[in-house]
Amino acid sequence: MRIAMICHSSFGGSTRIATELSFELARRGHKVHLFSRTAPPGFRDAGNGVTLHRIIADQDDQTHPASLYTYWPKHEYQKFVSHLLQSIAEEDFDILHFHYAIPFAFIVQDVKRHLGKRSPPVIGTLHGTDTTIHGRDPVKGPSLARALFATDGLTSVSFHHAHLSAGVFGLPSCPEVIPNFVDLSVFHPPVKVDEEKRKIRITHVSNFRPIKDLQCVARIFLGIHTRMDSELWLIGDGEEMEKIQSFFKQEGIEEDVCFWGLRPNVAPLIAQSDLLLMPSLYESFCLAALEGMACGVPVIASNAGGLPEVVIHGKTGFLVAVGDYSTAVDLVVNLLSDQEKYRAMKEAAALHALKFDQKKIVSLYEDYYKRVESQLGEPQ
Ligand code: GMT
Repeated sequence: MRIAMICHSSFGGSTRIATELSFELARRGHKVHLFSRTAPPGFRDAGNGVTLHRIIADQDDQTHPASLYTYWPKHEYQKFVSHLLQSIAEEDFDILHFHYAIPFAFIVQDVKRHLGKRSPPVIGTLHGTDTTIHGRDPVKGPSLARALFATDGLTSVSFHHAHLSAGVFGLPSCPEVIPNFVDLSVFHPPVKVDEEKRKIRITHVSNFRPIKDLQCVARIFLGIHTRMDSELWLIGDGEEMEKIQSFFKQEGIEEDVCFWGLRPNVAPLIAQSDLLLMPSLYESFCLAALEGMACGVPVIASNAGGLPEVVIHGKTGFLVAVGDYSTAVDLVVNLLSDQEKYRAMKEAAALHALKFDQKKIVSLYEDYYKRVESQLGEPQ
């Protein structure tokens, strides 16, 4: 198939899924073009088989690499539409697939308006705050719903988020659920076990947006730190970074906190961790939790959104109510004090992650593309 993939270029789960999906589809022999504002992090230019189209040069980009760029100036928006139209004319795509609805649902709606029946089928994947924030916006929400109605297929990454999106946008049916996936050749338990005596290592990875509840991460770690010899690894960056840095300074424990910054490849760091903390206010899925489990790292997460579809409470990690850091601390301390239980949880986490193997899940996307294409027939 000839596929046009459209995604953001900031650090985040939807970008990761879109780029990894593109690479795997290209490996399977599809012709894939990836459209993004600038080059997505981790885009390996040479040899991935995917043609990258960026709308502005990377060096001209003034935005923070972790912030999701949703307010596009008109000239960039128009440039994206024109670029897509030109590429569609040249490449004759079978499918246009956008990841994250803002601004891409509007962009492809314009493309469809322009091309009418000559437009390739359009599929959108709803990833998170495109539904929970933008979809609920009294001004933007209704026009976003209209743009989504104009697509030929919608998917989402968990049952919870698909149902929520159907309700928020008043969709006639639930989006198809295709869960996020993990490349098990990259995310796996360490081959060599680290025998060196070291502090207990607690890790959090995200783009440090308010929704990740960094205050809760900090309070959980503080509670663990007072009871166990431990350190915190923070991987990522974003708007909450300064607040969290000053919190640790005030508490006088900054020496036990390591800031790794934004990393295109987080697997080696996650694999060296003992536990992953993801106490977000909401997650449609939480790709980081899945990647942690694939590395055999139990996950302490909030019982929010699609997280219960990823982390099995008591088996591959623990789920606590949003903001309930004291329960999280007790669960962690009990777990780490019981080596047998901890080892069983590590094994169960790695085993459970196999359900989300990239190889299996990408086939679901291929099947879905074929289904949408055949329902519509060939474009005229
Ligand atoms: O929706 C967002 O805030 C951004 C988006 C992203 O690009 O990081 O995150 C969402 O998509 C990921 C990939 O599907 C999911 O793993 C995240 O749970 C989801 N974030 C939220 O729902 C807050």
